[in-house]
Amino acid sequence: MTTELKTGGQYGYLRIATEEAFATAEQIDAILRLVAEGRADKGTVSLWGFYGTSPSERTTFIRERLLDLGELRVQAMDECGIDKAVLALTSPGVQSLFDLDEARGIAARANDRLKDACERYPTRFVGMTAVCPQDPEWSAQELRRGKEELGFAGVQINSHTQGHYLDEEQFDPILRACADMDIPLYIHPQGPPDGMIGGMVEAGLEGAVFGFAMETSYHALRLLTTGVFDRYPSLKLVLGHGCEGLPFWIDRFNYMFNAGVRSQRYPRLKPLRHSLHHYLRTNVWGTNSGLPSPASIKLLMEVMGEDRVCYAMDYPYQFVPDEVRLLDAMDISHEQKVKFFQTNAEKLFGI
Ligand code: 1DF
Ligand code: MN
Repeated sequence: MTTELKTGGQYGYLRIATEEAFATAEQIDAILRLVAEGRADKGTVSLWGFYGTSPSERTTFIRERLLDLGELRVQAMDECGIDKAVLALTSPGVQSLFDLDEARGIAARANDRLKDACERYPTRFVGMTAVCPQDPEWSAQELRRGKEELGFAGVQINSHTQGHYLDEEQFDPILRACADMDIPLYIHPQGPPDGMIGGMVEAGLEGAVFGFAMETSYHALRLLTTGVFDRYPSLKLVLGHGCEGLPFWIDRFNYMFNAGVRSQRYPRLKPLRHSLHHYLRTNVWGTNSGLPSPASIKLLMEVMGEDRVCYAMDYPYQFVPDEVRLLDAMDISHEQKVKFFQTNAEKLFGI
């Protein structure tokens, strides 16, 4: 495949990439310090012990590209025909850090940097707020600042926070802020917490290859099954990597969840107002980050509805211009491609 990829919608649509990562030097330093001190969890040790220090060509490229919010990034977008990138502080954000002052400061300064970059490239960059879920009240305030002062279009939370999940009551201020201010909540993976990771590191499977999706789909399923969307019917949840597999499994989840509820098997699981399908088709959006698969994308469209599936590249972790060519050529209708690459993301993020 050799067609030139251009920005500007030569196929009749703009391409908006919705899960694109950046880092700040102080974020990486703080994480690497925890790793060096032996205080980071196993997922962070494996992820940032690798990306932070490996001399390989791939990790050197990724480190350089994560830190850049300027010309290098725009050049890369031009090369693969990405018109706009929705940017977020890379996983795990500040969620591995124990010092709350430090974590809040790093998140807030990352937000300031991202805002400057969005101002420099107003037609190319869209920001998502970084928060510090270890401090839910502060995070709700920062969400307000992100929306009202910085012009950001969503929030990225890198799945569990030190083994805790957003359905837990302590995180209500964050969910309420997202619902009240119409801020899409992108739950992005990180390594599974120590209580879940088991033998996955030894098997080489705890990262983006598998563990990310296992843990993030578990997180999302916790939100679906504990009534979070009955409490916050307007809450918008976004999941990458083919909606972390949920659409493929949804019939089984729904059947077994209902069977468990009917027989009162678990005290925490209560009847919901709707089926799990309903929440998947009403409150959840899926992107194809890291999953440039026409078969998977079509399954998402069929199960979730074609208005809920958005394009993503996952730069700089996965930067493969040929994937764009492959998706341009998908055997779906032109109208579906316009939704997938452009208008679904515009509506979801209000851009
Ligand atoms: C990786 C993949 C790392 C994704 C990421 O952030 C990430 C990886 C640290 O390949 O280790 O965002 N991803 O979303 O697939
Ligand atoms: Mn990612």
